[in-house]
Amino acid sequence: MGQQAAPQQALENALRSIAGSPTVVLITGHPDPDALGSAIAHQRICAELGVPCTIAHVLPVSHRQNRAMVKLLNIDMLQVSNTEDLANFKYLSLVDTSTPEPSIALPADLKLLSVVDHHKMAEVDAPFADIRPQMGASSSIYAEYMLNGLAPLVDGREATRVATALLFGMQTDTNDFTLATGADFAAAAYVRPFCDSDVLKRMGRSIVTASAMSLLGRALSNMLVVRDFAMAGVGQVSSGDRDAIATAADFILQREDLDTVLVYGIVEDRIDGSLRTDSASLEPATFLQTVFGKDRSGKPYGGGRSDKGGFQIPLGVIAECDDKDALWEIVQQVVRTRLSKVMPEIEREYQRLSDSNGHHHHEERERFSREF
Ligand SMILES: [Mn+2]
Repeated sequence: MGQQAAPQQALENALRSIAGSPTVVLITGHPDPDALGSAIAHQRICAELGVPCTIAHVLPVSHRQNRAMVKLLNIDMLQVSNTEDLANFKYLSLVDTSTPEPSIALPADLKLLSVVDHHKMAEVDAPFADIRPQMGASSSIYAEYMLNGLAPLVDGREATRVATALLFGMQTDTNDFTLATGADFAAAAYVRPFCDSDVLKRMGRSIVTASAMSLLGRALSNMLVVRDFAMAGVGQVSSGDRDAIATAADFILQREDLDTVLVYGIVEDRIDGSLRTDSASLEPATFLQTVFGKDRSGKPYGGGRSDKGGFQIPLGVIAECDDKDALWEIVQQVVRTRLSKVMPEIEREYQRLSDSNGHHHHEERERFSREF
C-alpha cells in the first residue's frame, strides 16, 4: 500500500488484487448498526469490484433495534458457529473492529485483507488498514470512501439500502449526532439524499421496558388535569426505573391541551419526581421551590433548567413504614396539598374525582382487604 494513496484508492487496490476470491466480513460481537452499516458498504464496494463478499456473524443479533435493522434492510447474513463454516472463504475483512471475533477459531488459511475501524489505534497486519479514532463511526469512513469515488452512490434501491444503513450506523454510534465530528457530518450529508426516511424512522423507534410501560400506565390512569397542568403519581418505583418517571412526564407533555406535567413516585426512601413544561412563563426551578420549599440546610428540594426539572424529598423515618399503601396515600396527599398552594383548583378537582369514584374506591379497598 503506497503511503501517498488515498484510503479509498488503497482499499480499491487491495480488493482488485484478490479479484474473484470469496471474502467474508465477519462481525465481531453482537451485530450493531455501525458494524452492519459498514459491512453492507463493504459488500457493495466488493460487488463493484467483482469480489464475492458474504457478511457473517457468530453472536446473535440481540437488541430489538438491531433485529429491526436487519429485517427492514433485508440484510442477508451467515451465522457461523465453527471454523468449518468459514472454510469456503479466502479473505477476511474486519469492520468497526480491529480484532476478529474471539469465540471462534479462524481457519489457518483465511487471510486478513482489510480493517476499517474508528476505535483506538491498533497494530494490524493487513494489506489495507484504516483506523481513525477521530471518527464517530466506521460507517462515516465507508461513506467517505463513496463520497471520494469508490462505488459512489447513485439512485436506486441498492444505494438507498446502503445509504440508510450507513446513516443509521452513524446516528447510533454518535448518540444521535451529538458526538459527531465535522467529518461525520460531511459523511452524513453525502448519504442523506439517498436514505429512506421512513425506514430510518422505523429503525430509530425507541424501545421501552415492560416496567417503564406499566409505570406510564399508572401515570395515565392516576392523572389529574387542571387546565393546562397535569400531575400524576405512580407509586413505588424501583431505583432502576427512576428514569421512567421522566419518560412518562415527557410522554404526557405531548398531549395537546397540556403545557406542564409533573410525575412523581416513591423511589427508595424519597419522593422523586420530574417536571416538564412548554410554558413560557413557568420556570421549573422557581416553581419547584415555591411548591416544595427548601430543606433545613436551605437547599431547595428541586431544581431545573428552562424546560425541565426534578425534585427529591427525603421521607426520613416515615420511609420505614411497612404499610406501603398507607405510605403512598400520605405521599400523594402531601404532593397534592403542596401543589394546591399554587393551584387551588387541584384540591377541588381531586375532591370532585374522589366523589365520583367514591363507590368504586370503596369496593377496591374491600376487595383488597379480603385478599390480604
Ligand atoms: Mn462503531
